[in-house]
Amino acid sequence: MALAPQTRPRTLGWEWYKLMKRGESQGRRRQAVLALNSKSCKAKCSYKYNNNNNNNKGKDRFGFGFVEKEWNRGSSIIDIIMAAHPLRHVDSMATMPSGAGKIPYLNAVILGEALASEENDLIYPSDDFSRQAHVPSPQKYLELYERSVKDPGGFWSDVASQFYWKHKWAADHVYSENVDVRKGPVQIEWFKGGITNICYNCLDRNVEAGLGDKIALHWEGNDLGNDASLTYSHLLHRVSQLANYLKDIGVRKGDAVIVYLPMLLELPITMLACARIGAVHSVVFAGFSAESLAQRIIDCKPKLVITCNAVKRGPKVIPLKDIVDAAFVQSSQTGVSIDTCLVYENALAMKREKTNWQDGRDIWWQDVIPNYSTKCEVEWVDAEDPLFLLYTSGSTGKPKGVLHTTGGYMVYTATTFKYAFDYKPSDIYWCTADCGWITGHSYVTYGPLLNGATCIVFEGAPNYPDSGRCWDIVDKYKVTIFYTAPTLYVTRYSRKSLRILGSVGEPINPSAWRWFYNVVGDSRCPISDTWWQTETGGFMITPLPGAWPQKPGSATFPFFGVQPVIVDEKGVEIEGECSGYLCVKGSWPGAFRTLYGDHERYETTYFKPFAGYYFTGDGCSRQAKLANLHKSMFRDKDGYHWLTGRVDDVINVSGHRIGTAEVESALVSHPKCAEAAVVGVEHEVKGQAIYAFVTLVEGESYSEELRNSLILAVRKQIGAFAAPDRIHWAPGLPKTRSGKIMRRILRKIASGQLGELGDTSTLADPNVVDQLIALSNC
Ligand code: 6R9
Repeated sequence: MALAPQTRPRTLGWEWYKLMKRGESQGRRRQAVLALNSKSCKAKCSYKYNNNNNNNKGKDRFGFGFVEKEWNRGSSIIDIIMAAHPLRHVDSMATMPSGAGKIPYLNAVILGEALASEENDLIYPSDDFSRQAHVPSPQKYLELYERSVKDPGGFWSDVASQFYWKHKWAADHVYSENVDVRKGPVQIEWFKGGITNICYNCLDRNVEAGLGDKIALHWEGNDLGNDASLTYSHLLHRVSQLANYLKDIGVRKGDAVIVYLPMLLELPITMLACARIGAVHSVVFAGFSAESLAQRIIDCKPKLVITCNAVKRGPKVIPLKDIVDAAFVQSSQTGVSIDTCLVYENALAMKREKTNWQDGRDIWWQDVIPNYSTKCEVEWVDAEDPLFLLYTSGSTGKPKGVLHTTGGYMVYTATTFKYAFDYKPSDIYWCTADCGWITGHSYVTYGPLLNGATCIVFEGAPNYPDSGRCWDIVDKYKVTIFYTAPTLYVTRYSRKSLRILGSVGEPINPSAWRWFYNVVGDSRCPISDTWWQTETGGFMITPLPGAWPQKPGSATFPFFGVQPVIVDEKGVEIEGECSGYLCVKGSWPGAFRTLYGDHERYETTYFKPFAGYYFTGDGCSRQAKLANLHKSMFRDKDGYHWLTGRVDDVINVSGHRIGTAEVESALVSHPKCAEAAVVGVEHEVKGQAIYAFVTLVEGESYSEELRNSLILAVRKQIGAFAAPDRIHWAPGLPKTRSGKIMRRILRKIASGQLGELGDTSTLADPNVVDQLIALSNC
């Protein structure tokens, strides 16, 4: 999908004008300082509030304590930052990171200068928004953050106490950790000895608190007009019935259950039912092929598989049960056979009569589950008992079974949801992610339900029956919090109900950020650009809307208890303004505890590259600390963070390390470029050359002249060394349904390895691959 071109903000002047207007309407006089950045020839703007209240003299409205004389000299904020902190970036990657020898894919770091240094205009939340926010100011954030890192046990104990525990953890043993491979095996535990159940906390606790009649889940089907809703009480009944069935057929605490379901209500119901009886769910995204499903079945040997007969994706019917049958054939060849397959009849997609069936093994959900009691005793589990396994791809072929446990994950997802989205009981929340990915686990199912929220489960595709579907849903349910990957269309539709936008999954480039902010959010909704991973369980670096000004493209500051550090190739922490490898110090409650059945791979992949830290695999650029601008407020070490992409998304051209995100950002800044994806291809002389796939804004046509001017944009913004060797016209880009560009496929197309494209079944639209191949020589 391309960004809607006609609505994308073209000039900073326009935005500046809007912000000036907003300042005026808030009864303040704002001075705007426009400075020209000679490197990029791009106008910068910064703002100053002149508040007539004398008590606030020399302070902005957050009480930051801006130094008046600096502002009066007419400097922009970037000038002040630059003067105080000359850039220090990891610039020599001749030396591999220590420990990287064991990890062949680690080859460079992404430099984030272009992103970080060109986007320094602060975008403030409105006073009204901040006033009502859970964290209304930087002071409040700092107060909470400082406690969370100085006294993690005390901080998280207080938070955890808001949940139901059958027995509490030992007060003197809130957590224990070793994340330093040099000191022994890596081990993380939170609230061990505490006895609880996450399903009880999601459902029973909310019903007992009087939320029984509140809608927990609205379901919006693939086809217009198909919808359903479940209150908290109804959801509890449905979950209990399935849980009773699972117990009845012998599923016990600790048993694995594979769930291969699309976004029907039965998907979160199944996850919760497993959690209720202490079984470990492993949801496999229902877009994965039979081979991938078989691989997961073989790895975790589930007690049963839960699926449905078919699903509609857009106008197409996909016979899911046939895929499961094929996976069973494959898994049984390696000796893993499945005795029970519970199949939900998704009659809207396919009638049961047409479904291939194996008597004895296959059971219709509708034939058995309604016969069970709507009451089911909870299986109380230890905080460190496993909750779920979620397979995620690594740099090698074999997917990694990321294992999360119960207590820490519960506390962490609930808390991150509440703060990053500034959740209030009146909110209607929609996360577009599928429960087959971590975002659907933490922020469709557990995080929202733990908060007693009303959440939308959407079965369909954002462009079916047309590209306005998302906004149709926003208007239909009066969605107030909208959380998605940074790729969408916007046309007619009101979207007035929105108050917060969220972004996840990819670095959001500053142009896209501005578009999301100005067009989707009408310049009034803060954006929570949440950086996190399957492994982290919940948000790690994220804005807290209302707390501080935002910068387009920056995920801003760490969440409570998270200590991100940027290290150089030797694993040495770099302070101040810099870019390098993003690591995390210490543990946090939502951290994954191991890779299922392979603790050694867990240590090797995540803890050995930079001994003493958790290595995220991402590059990060950090801007000068607010601390240095506002000493009294930001005494800690962190400034604004720009995530620059995976370190394996790095291109090494003639010894220059270039981040794909940087080149993409430069291309997208061209007014005729809607979207871009960049990969590296082998080059005889330079080692690697840059190969860019470019989607043009609607109505623009391909030409040699345009190709040259796109290349010029990159030369101008980053330097001649970063100029793409090739621009490949791309009407669309291959993306997963969770919005991630599949660079693996682009690399193959770029290097002409068309026979080795691999599995394209998880693409949102597999047709784009054929289009790209057809345009290979244009
Ligand atoms: C939640 C999720 C993790 C990788 C991560 C990073 C990228 C996620 C991001 C982001 C920049 C953000 N990523 N959120 N990059 N800004 N806000 O997507 O988990 O599927 O495990 O992917 O996604 O590269 O390392 P997962």
